[in-house]
Amino acid sequence: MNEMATTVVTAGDKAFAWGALLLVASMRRNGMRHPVVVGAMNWPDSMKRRVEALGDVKIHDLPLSRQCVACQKPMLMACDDVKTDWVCWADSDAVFVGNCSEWLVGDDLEEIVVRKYDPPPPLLTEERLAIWRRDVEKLCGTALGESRLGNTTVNNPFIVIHRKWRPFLERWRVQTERVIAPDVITPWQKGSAYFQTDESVLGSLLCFDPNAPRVVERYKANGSVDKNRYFAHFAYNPKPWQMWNKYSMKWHDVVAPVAEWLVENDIVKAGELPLPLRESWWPVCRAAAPLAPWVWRAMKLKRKLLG
Ligand SMILES: [Mn+2]
Repeated sequence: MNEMATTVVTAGDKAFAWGALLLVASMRRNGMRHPVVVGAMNWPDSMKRRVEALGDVKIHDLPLSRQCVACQKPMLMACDDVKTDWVCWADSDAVFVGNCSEWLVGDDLEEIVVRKYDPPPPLLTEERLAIWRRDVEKLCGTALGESRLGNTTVNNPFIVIHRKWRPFLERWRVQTERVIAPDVITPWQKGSAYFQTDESVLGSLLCFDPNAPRVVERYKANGSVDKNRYFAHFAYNPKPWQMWNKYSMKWHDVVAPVAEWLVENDIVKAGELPLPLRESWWPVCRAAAPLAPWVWRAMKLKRKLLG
């Protein structure tokens, strides 16, 4: 297999530590033995130890003073702990279903594996594309006149790129530090030209940087090639380890076996699992799922009010 050809990189703040644990556990459970690098912002030691117990995992502590965790993607993907020919970014709100090793290397060194938005996101206006182009020109000294991606951009919970593109990852890192405010801590910034922070910056480079990799035509990690082997990304809040909701309920059957595997392999004791990951709580969680968005908003509001 190609396991030693790719390093899997992920990251999360404290709220995503359980997500990262599930992600890496899903790899090991499916026989994916790739080296892993995890960016951990403000994690308790117990969670670091659990992820490390999965083997061949390097933890990078991310200082709280940094921009949002997602903005650390290019830095982590280009870090010296990535020693393989390829690097795969995988969001920590996701699991691998089946053995996905095949999707973790590209078919062509000149391409980046990342998914195009189709249809284009409504927030990507012509004015914003013009700002992207202007900023890329400032970074690179030159920029393409026409976007390579037309009027769309990319969605980046899953990326595969060859190490020969490290200078490109470095430009992505530098540009993220330049165009995203230092105090941005959440990835959604609707009012900004870079409305999805790191993801928008990557998009801007793929559109206008003359020396960027080509975006792969066919994205295969979503089950389009094999519906039994895919990257399952939990796009909406709350996340499955926090509270099940009507969007995420469909992922119960892929998440539950991973949580169970963690217990069977003594990485986690059954009583340490968050309630939504305990099978005995599933009937309650399922019944409460339609209310989850309201409960979640109320909890956020309470946190805001009480500091
Ligand atoms: Mn995500």
